[in-house]
Amino acid sequence: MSQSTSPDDVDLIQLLTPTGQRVDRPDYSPRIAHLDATALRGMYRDMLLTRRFDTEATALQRQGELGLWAQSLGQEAAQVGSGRAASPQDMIFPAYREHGVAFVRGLELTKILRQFRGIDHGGWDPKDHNFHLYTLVIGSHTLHATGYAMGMQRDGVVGTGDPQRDAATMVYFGDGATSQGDTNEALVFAAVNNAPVVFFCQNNQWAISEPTSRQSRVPLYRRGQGFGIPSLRVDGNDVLACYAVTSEALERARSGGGPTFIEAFTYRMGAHTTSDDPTRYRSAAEEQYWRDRDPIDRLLALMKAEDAVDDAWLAELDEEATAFGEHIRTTVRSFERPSSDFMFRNVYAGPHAIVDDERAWFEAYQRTFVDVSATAGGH
Ligand SMILES: Cc1ncc(C[n+]2csc(CCOP(=O)(O)OP(=O)(O)O)c2C)c(N)n1
Repeated sequence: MSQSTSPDDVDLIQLLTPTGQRVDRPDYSPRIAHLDATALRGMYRDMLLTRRFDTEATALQRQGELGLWAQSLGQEAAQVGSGRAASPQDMIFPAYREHGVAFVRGLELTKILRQFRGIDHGGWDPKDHNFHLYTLVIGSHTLHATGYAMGMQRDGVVGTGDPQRDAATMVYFGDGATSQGDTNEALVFAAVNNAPVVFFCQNNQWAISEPTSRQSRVPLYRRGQGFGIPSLRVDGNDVLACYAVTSEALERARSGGGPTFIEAFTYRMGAHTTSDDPTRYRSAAEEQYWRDRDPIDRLLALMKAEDAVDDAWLAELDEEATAFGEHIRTTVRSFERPSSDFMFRNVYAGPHAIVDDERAWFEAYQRTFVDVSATAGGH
């Protein structure tokens, strides 16, 4: 088993225990004092619909409708809590499984599926929701987020004292990404330039089949400290704590206080992607340990204990989730078929002899197939 969230872990910031009891912390509890029953239900809805989206996308990949899928299963609290702490003017740089953050930013989630179906090179305009395109290149976007944050400094939108204007960036990456050169370079630049960037590391315990113990001898958040960046570890399955620590970090960044490194201690409950079989490298006992810490169940337990939810509301949400699932399935099945020319069109800005040759070969190859639509209906 990898590192655990045992009570001995004195570093872990938690405002909600795995069974849904509040933990009072004078340093962070005031940051969630304004979250009333409506706000808690909003967080619950975000997490539940994100999970529904993820489940539908996984099934669509299994049915051959998507080429690949990267699940967010189990990481909903880390994503929704941190995402909700961001302001509209903050620029978010996701990796590839930040579906919960995308949802909170207001992105129509089926746009993500265009990329995973292979019919789009991006899927949305990053400026529409200040939510950058997904990237599969591990760690590269930590540099983009840091450079963008330095641009914000030069644009004069940091530390003005105007909460509608001051902005920061936040970048999402995994435990494995902390070993990448790009991530370490980003931490250097962010630290020495006091850049308004929040490094949000979701330590989901695994980088494909590599456990976190193969990335670092010390807890990951101490990596940030080594660069002179305020750093902390939060319970990533506790949506309230994730919200509290991220809102503090973003506020500091926007006001000119510089970067923060947040390690959200969570678990990837699903496979790395639909191409992976985690039973090859981790135990059923470990998976059960984390199922008992499910971030969605945890918030529901709190809401029930505080009478913040009733059966009628839960039934309505269930209906909404069912309709959402249907919307996802019908949207994906109605996506257009790109022409076979599509894959050759964006290789170079202008014509290129090798690409032209390859296109011609491919078109000739395609002509060798019988057009089944012309002969169908004979049986
Ligand atoms: C630069 C680079 N190197 C290697 C890979 C192959 N790769 C894809 S995902 C992955 C593991 C990433 O693990 P982590 O950063 O912990 O993120 P997680 O997938 O767990 O969210 C690797 C090595 C890649 N996509 N990019």
